[in-house]
Amino acid sequence: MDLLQRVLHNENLSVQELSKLYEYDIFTLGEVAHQLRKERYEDKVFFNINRHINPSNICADVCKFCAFSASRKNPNPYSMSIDEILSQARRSYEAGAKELHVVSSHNPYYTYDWYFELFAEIKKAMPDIHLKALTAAEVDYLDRISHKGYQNVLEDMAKVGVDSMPGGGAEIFDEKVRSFICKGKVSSTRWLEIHQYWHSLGKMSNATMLFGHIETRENRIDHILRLRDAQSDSAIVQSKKGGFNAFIPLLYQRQNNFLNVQKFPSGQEILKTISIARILLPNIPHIKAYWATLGLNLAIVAQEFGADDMDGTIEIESIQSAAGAKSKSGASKEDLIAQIKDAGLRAIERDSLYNEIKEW
Ligand code: V47
Repeated sequence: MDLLQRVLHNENLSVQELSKLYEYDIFTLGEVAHQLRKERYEDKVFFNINRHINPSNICADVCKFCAFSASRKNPNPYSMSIDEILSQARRSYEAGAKELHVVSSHNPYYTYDWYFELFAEIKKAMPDIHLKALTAAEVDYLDRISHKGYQNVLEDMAKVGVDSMPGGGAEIFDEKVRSFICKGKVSSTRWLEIHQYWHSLGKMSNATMLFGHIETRENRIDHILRLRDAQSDSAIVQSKKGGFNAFIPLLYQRQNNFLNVQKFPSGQEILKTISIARILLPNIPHIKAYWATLGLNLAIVAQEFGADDMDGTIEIESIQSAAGAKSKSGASKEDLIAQIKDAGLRAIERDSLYNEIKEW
């Protein structure tokens, strides 16, 4: 049987064997991935009305790929107050945002209690907004400064009303690459443990992978397999419903950072990565083609190569745009809808847990 058939028959294959999936031509891989996404979602493309808020860029950690944190390449440190964050959030909420995505730096001047006061105030002012907050890297950081243990940090998050966790901080799980690109950041094992504990509380989260820098194809496959295993462990262990909702391959943006990369993936390599993710992750329901890193055009094309989601309007995007992405001012709902429909696909506004709100 050929490799693709063996994969589709759930044969247990090694990272080395699965890396050979990249040797298929783009059309064969894309067609298989597209059929898999069509079986679940037909021609639907999901998006949401969301608002990203990044409270600060002053960071105790140094990730070589990051152009967002204040450094000599981005010498503009800022820290927002709770009132500033609330007033920005309220403005977006009143304009129709249904999700707040709050991801910050590891700011040594914010205390543990500051975060929980922020979340409590957000929930008090906007009880029905979906609060997606704190990457596993931030949870690990809060554990480091509070010595509470990540389990207690996560339980405090659930208690104060954090609804789900974003997928950031995963980068690349391979320990060697990880220690080169983001030494000192949450370890791969800990990143996975944090998400699994969150899932055991009945909560959903996302999972990212930063690709297109110094990692190999094998590193990407290894990353995807670790997520697949974690998701099936979560399903076995948990009694309540929690798990990864979406896998998000984040394409590395190259400007203003300290990772000196000379070679970048081609469009085919990017699409193959998305298709392979769909093929290897039958237990993670959604594959997000995050338009802020791919650009709107490639994110639309990716919808025919296994992806089913674009992310949302974002409004203000600071992390990828600091590294050169054209996403600083988000995208209008009208533009997202038009792009999806112009491609002959169905524009489905969703909530943060992928319940369908409206077909546009
Ligand atoms: O983990 C940093 C990435 C992530 C660069 O869960 C970069 O729905 C590309 O977590 N090029 C944070 N990426 C963003 C994030 C996220 C974004 C959108 C949706 C969701 C979700 C989560 O940004 C970090 C890091 O991997 N990042 N620098 C860069 N130069």
